[in-house]
Amino acid sequence: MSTTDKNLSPVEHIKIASNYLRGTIADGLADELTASIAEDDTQLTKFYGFYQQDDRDLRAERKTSKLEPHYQFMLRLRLPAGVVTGEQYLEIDRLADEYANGTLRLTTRQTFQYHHVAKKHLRPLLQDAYAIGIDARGACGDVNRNVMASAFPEKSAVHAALHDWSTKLSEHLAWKSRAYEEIFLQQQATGEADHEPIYGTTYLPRKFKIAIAVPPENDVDLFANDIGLIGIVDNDELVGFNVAIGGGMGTTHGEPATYPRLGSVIGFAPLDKVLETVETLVTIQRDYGDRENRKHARFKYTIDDHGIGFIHEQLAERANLHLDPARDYHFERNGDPIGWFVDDDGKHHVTLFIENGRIADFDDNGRAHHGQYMGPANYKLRTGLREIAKIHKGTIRLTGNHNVVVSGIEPADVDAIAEIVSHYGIDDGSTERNSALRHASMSCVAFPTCGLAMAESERYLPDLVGKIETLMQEAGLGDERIVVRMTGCPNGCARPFLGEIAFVGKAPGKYNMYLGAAFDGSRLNKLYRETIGEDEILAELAPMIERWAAEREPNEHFGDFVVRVGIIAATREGRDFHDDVGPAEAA
Ligand code: SRM
Ligand code: SF4
Repeated sequence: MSTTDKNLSPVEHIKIASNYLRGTIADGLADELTASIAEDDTQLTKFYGFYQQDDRDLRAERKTSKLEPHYQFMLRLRLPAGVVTGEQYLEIDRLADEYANGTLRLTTRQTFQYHHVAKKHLRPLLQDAYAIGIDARGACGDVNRNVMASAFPEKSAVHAALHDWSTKLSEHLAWKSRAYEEIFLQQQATGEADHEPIYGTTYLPRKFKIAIAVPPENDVDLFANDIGLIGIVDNDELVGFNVAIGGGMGTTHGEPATYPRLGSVIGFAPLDKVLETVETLVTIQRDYGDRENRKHARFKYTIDDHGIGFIHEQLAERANLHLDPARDYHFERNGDPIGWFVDDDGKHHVTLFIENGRIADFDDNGRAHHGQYMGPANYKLRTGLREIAKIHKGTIRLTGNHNVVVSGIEPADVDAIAEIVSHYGIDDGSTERNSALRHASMSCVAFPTCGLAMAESERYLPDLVGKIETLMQEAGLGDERIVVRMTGCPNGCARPFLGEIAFVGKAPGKYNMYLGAAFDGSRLNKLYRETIGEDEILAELAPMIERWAAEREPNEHFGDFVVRVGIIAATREGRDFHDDVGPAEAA
């Protein structure tokens, strides 16, 4: 590939010319005349974990005042399986005050994001994180992203193995250029030539995602990943993984050539073949992924264009890999069980519900960060979590659904931690505060920071869930779980196409409504109504929820019900996502 290849997408040219991701980032950081960095560099900084944004709440006002947009940065850490110690947590929390907006945002891929970071704070933030053993290398960008792993396997030894695997894969696939150390850690250049053994100078055509889970828990939404590794356990020991390939959520409104897709299970890899299998799959995508059209560049399209047979041929040709037939597995649910549990080692764990992942202290009026974020009045969530981290000797694990597991609590500390949880009113499932419906709801970030948002999400879903809770009560339903997802645009950051009910932003106050995904994350949903506002959403949902209450079969989930009774057609695979949309005629 060369810079003279005119068909390459602009981002490919930027990568080629960047000298292993350096670009002019160092100059941009030094430029005090603007709060922004050069446009080309904004593509490169993603590889270092940060995005240039501007505060969208202030955009119009700044424009009227003829000021440059309120530039700021979002910075995302790399944290395989979302695991930190109490000490690391306290430092991560401190950095939010020191360099960001005093809030932490947990992500759907088990890590922390800082918002409203000023340019001058990027370097110190990354240096302070590095001092506690955490970096942001490849948290974003055209490389492998944060490797997810289930937070909930029942067996502690299996749990430890999943964490090890996520770290091993994350390290193996991390980009290697010394640019990170030189620009952000200000270490001297070594004089040695840079080398990217897996990625080469143009890295991957697009982002790449890996998740690991052990059935029956699918809390990572495994099938939404480019590679999903399904842990197979024999006699309480992890023996290998079924390999699922080609998952992804991102679509573009009005462009049917883009579609979400769930991973296809292509076989079983024993433990000694896993690293090689994953690396080879990454290189297939590196070499065959579309580098001209970024909307067609994810692994899911490479697979659908070439076929699964081609992937097997490539595995054999490149690394003499022949996967065994996939082993039996059975997922039961996605999402997180909120509450306390004890593992087979007698260690205690508690999963705390963090609505949409925003960790903040909310004041008497429920305001955080000057009212940009709202929550329950006088809810000191951030302080409470800090108090837990101060005494907790185990780990703190972020889940793929924006929640926090205080994990491996010594029996002697259980009462003290339970006392803090209760004192601060944090939801451990034992309070009456939140319904099962709310526990199963999840929204992406959207306004005010996300530059791609078309509608509110994090700041609106809690209200909408409250109204759906009322519909549930009116239908005489108890505390039932329906997976509800919302995103501010169709990129799919809260994995909306796996929602039994989902809302995807179209314009301010307007959403596309999707129905019918499976409760275990194994079936996509389908578009039901386009561009509707809250009144229409509730008017559509009320009779459906009533009907579910009256007609469902024992233990039938909402997503399965709406498909069975014909309210919506089932999506069988990504390529039929756009077929038979809308209310089905039989309904
Ligand atoms: Fe995402 C872009 C936030 C998980 C698909 N995502 C963005 C950006 C960076 C917007 C941008 O490009 O300017 C968002 C920053 C918002 C902000 O202000 O913080 C953003 N994505 C997030 C997070 C923080 C949402 C959250 O509520 O937690 C998640 C961070 C995960 C992490 O720690 O790495 C997040 N994004 C996802 C997921 C879910 C997942 O990975 O399990 C998806 C769908 C799965 C997939 O990749 O297919 C996802 N994000 C996208 C896409 C569409 C990709 C595509 O294939 O089309 C974009 C836009 C893009 O890449 O062009 C995007
Ligand atoms: Fe932004 Fe869209 Fe992702 Fe939401 S789904 S965070 S609006 S890119």
